Amino acid sequence: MSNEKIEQYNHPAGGWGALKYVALHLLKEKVPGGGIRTLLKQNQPDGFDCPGCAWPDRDHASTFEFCENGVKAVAAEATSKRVTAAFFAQHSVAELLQQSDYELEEHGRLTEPMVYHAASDKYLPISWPDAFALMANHLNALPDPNQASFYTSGRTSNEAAYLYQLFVRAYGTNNFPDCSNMCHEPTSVGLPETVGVGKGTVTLDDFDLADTFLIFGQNPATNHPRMMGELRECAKRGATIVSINPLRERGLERFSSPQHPSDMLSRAGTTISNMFIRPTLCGDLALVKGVIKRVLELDDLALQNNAERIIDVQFIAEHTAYFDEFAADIRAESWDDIVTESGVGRDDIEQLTQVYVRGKNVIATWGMGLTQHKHGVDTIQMVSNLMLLRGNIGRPGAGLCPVRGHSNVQGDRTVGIDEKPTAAFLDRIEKVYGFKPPREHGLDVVGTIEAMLQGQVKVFIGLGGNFAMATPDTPRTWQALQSCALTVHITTKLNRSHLIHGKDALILPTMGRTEIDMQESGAQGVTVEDSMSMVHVSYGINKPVAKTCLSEVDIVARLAHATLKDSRIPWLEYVKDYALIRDEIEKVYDAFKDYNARIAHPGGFHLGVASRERVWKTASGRAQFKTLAIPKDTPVHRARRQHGPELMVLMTTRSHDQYNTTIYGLDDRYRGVFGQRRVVFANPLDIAMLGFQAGDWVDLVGVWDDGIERRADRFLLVEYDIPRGCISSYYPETNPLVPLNSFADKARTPTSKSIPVLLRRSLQLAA
Ligand SMILES: Nc1nc2c(c(=O)[nH]1)N[C@H]1C(S)=C(S)[C@@H](COP(=O)(O)OP(=O)(O)OC[C@H]3O[C@@H](n4cnc5c(=O)[nH]c(N)nc54)[C@H](O)[C@@H]3O)O[C@H]1N2
Ligand SMILES: Nc1nc2c(c(=O)[nH]1)N[C@H]1C(S)=C(S)[C@@H](COP(=O)(O)OP(=O)(O)OC[C@H]3O[C@@H](n4cnc5c(=O)[nH]c(N)nc54)[C@H](O)[C@@H]3O)O[C@H]1N2
Ligand SMILES: [Mo]
Repeated sequence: MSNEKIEQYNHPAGGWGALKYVALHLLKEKVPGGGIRTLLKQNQPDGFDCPGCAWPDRDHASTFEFCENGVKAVAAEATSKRVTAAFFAQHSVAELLQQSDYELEEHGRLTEPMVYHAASDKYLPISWPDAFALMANHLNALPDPNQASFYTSGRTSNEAAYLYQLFVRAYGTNNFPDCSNMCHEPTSVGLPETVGVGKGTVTLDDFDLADTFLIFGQNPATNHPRMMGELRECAKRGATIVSINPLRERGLERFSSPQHPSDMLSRAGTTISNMFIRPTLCGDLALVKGVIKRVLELDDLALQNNAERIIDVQFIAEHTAYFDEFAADIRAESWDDIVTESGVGRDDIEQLTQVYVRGKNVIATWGMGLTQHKHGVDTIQMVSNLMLLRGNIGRPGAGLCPVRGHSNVQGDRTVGIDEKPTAAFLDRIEKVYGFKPPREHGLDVVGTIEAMLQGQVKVFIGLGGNFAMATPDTPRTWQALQSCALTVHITTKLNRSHLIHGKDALILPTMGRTEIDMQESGAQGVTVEDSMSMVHVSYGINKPVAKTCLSEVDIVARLAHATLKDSRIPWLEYVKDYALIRDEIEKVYDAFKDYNARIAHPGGFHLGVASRERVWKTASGRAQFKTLAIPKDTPVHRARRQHGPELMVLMTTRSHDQYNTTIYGLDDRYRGVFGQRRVVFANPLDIAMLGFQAGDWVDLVGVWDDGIERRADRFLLVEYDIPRGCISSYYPETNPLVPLNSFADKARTPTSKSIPVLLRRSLQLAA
């Protein structure tokens, strides 16, 4: 969209820049005349749920809320460009592999089912019945259903996801790798132990009441732009907003709301954050432990002086367990370790503590900056500890707010996409459907890749997503996928996963959420659950891209019908009317009682989160303080001991112009990057220390102890305000550097935000 340059961006996030980019994207995608109409229906009661992020909407009935990246997501789906059989006839897979992810995305929407033809190295058209028969034959030929693995990406609706898990369990496996394995899994694993439920405890109403926000490891102006509207309101009414992030993300400094003329005219926008606490990568656990230590010290002082207590003594006594043991560990923690491991000085820890204890109602939000680390689970549990200290969980205006990524990633999990299902859930499936679901836990993302490499998984089916690019250790993952007998991708747009295929391979085009899904009983709505556990219905409004595109529900139902010859489940009936699927969901999950009636209400309904009501579904029946040590011997520590200050820790983030592996454009304007993506941000002092200059080309070389060489070559070195020893680059270009066996303890989330690497001068000539 613009020429290559690095140039500081001095404007607030949002604002005129956002409007300009929206216009450019609508033009680029040649969104037909109804494009604007499409946008006006986004997140409206009778419209569709934005396929962008999982941030909730006010009642889903608000006036059109402007969101630049929501527009990009919709424009990418509503594009008038098409990838047809004629396109595939022109390009071999080898040819397409030469194109960048950006170019692949640019070709437009997939229109018909295609099958890989080895002799010509091309994809050829295949009829839907033949495609289902091919899949059924492969699945039924496997000696063990556990040799197939069924991926889900988080755009899939509750209806499609529910049918999918039912089919896969009836087929005989719990192999459900899911994008959330790479995303908020540490949240889903960490919170049940401390507060009983792996979901957030707040709703948007709490945002109105909170006076203090701690925003950990998140870049909302890019990834959850509608959250910026809320934060702007909060800042305007005087709430304190703290950003805890190695980077000063522009959107958390200043935001200009295109909805508010005053912001737009002033050009300076609204100040969002008053305080930037900048830990080193994966320093948050130590930082939060430091804050907790100060809170306890202040509380001791208050006790001595007969002043008002700082901790919520009554809440702790009535609602929590293990406080004494926890407090003893905190008191024994060394300040030196806290400061060294967090990278945050005592002054900043003091300031953050003061903000926390002054806050009457505190909300802590977090994103991938906390989850994608070896100690992601522990870090989130430490945040939970901090919040429990002052009773900041389960009362109005306060609570935990993990901010999910994909628009229905939370819903997919709720309706059964889970490789570790509970016995109670499986009992219910057995009771309702009369078949015995497999009890053995299944494979997650990392487990699936490992099993493929060992020859134990032979069939891969992906309901959405881009498995080859989103996953770690790219060369090994590709080898894994290429060792499969069959790979299938049910997708809307061309991506690299289609090109890194098994012996047999299918591309199955599906409809997006913006399209009208017409079935026998009429136009169908699908339901999704946002990050705050609100479930609502979504109706498409655009004409489907082609008659040969099927809905996800239709594809899953027909696949089940073709594969499970003796099944008593009436798969094809469900396609006629998705309300029937919701009735099925209701039979298995009590929380979905009166599902169809409740989604008729504008804005839908809240699923209910026990911890929000101070009902603690933990082993002790109370909220649990968790005693956790500051990690001091991680692979990063070991690599640093071995390589000294030259060792850099790499985080991989999203640019402003991408949706995960989908590259919309080549600018990351808030960070001053234009027309390119192969850049690496480093501290100017580190650049000098390493003997480089800004503008040099460097290769990134992984440091790991398994003897495998991992590298990502040719990145432009850019000076950036980032803590010493930390560097930052974009995902997915840097995924080859993430070792497959480097993941969060207990959650197995790849450590995409703490990869030990060395920088080497690039020997390749600039293109
Ligand atoms: N437009 C757009 N929207 C999206 C997406 C997209 O790609 N594009 N992706 C969607 C998905 S699936 C997700 S999960 C979300 C992701 O939303 P985010 O979580 O905002 O995603 P990232 O870009 O990975 O940014 C992580 C932030 O964490 C910070 N960070 C990195 N390491 C650390 C650390 O150790 N400590 C702290 N405190 N901070 C750290 C980084 O500086 C960065 O600001 O967005 C969703 N929404
Ligand atoms: N290094 C590094 N790796 C990461 C991350 C990171 O921060 N750093 N983030 C991780 C995170 S948080 C996540 S969530 C994963 C994302 O992993 P995925 O969810 O697998 O990846 P996406 O890029 O979101 O998938 C994009 C593809 O989905 C298809 N698609 C789009 N809309 C639809 C739809 O409505 N239906 C169907 N069936 N298909 C559709 C399109 O064909 C598109 O090409 O990546 C993870 N990987
Ligand atoms: Mo995500």
